[in-house]
Amino acid sequence: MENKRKTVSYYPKVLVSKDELLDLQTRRMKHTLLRAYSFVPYYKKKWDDHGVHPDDFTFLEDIKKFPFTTKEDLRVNYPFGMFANPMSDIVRLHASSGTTGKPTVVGYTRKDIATWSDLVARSLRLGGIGKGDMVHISYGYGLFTGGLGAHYGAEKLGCTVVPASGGFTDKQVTLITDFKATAIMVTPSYMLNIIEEMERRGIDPKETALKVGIFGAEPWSMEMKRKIEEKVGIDALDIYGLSEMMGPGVACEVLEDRGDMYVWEDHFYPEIVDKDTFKPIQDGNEGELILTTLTKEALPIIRYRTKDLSTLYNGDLLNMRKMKRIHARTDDMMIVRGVNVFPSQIEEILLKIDTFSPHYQIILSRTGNMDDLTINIETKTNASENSIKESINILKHRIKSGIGVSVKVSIKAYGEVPRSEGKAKRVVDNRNL
Ligand code: DLL
Repeated sequence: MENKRKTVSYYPKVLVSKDELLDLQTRRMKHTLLRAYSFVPYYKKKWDDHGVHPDDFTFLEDIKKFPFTTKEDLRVNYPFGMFANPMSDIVRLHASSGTTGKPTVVGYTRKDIATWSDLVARSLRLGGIGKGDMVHISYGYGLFTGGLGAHYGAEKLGCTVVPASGGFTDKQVTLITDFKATAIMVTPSYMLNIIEEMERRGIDPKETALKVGIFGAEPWSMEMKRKIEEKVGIDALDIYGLSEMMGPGVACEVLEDRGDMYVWEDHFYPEIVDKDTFKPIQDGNEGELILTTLTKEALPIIRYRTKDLSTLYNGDLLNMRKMKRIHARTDDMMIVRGVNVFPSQIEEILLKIDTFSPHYQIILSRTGNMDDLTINIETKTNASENSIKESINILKHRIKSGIGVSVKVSIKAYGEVPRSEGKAKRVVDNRNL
């Protein structure tokens, strides 16, 4: 698609030199370590036990001396134990639900909210969005960081914001078409649901005013990206973030340098470690992404183990590094009959076969000692019985030859595969029932 929307020149702050960035990161890191040590007793104890002190930090590489922080650390300190400010300074709380146990709670000072808004505004601007655009936000509003995070950023940029939140898909479609939103922010799986609703109502998604979508909060395959771009006629850009760091806007795909995402390294310091040994690995190699906040006041997080798999490398446009799009989390991996399988690998193959609708779910079950992987999918309403049969065989064959695992395919009636209204639940594991 032709790129008429100029972006980077509107954001001089991202045009720092490598040296300026290094200096900024080093100063900010030192300050963050000192604050964490002085104001969060948990860090002080952990680092004392570990034999490290903020004085041991001089150069950026020294960060490797400090221990990791995990979701468990936040859980142990539930709800506010890791805050570095008194509660009277905290103007906002968010929480991520997680699948088990207590939620992890995150807090923001007024300055944190301003920084966050600025980073989302930057991400949108570099996605080609600006004043004069109407941004329809279908990320959930509430304790999830998606809705409000996107909202404050879009508003700061001067866009007209439609705070639709998630759900009521028919109403979303009415709003998008009647108000003529030019940009949408939503999870990719919910976008598929919105597209489906448009098609059901005889609306061609390409006929809407949408020009760009900023999608994130869950892994999505390149094939899904292509499908969304093709069906809606938009640029589908990737935005990454996590509540422990801030929310959306830690990294974002840039319209003038498409593919993967720039990490906003002036606010977050990324590292990659081996996913099994946790030893640091060189740029250019895949491993677990580790992030340290450089400007967060309320909740400084040092070396957070995100469990997201990515690779860092130098981009062409900016002096901040790029991270490869996240196709999986370390805890997403399914081991089926001894073979490691990521849901995204199945998605990539599945979405290439035209007979199937893009809504799917993976069901894991056990017969005796054997694991079974069944893919629940729907077919397009006009698919003939023969083409369905043939497509099932193609799917099974491509998965067997590409991933090395035999799967079962179960064709469901229209609407039977649950539709996402936020983060899709791709895998249902019934093996321990
Ligand atoms: O999902 C924040 C967010 C909201 C990001 C809206 C982007 C857009 P959490 O609920 O804490 O925060 O979940 C964070 O979601 O560790 C990744 O596993 C996953 N994730 C987020 N963005 C992406 C992305 C928000 N672009 C977790 N691609 C992260 C793949 C993503 N996975």
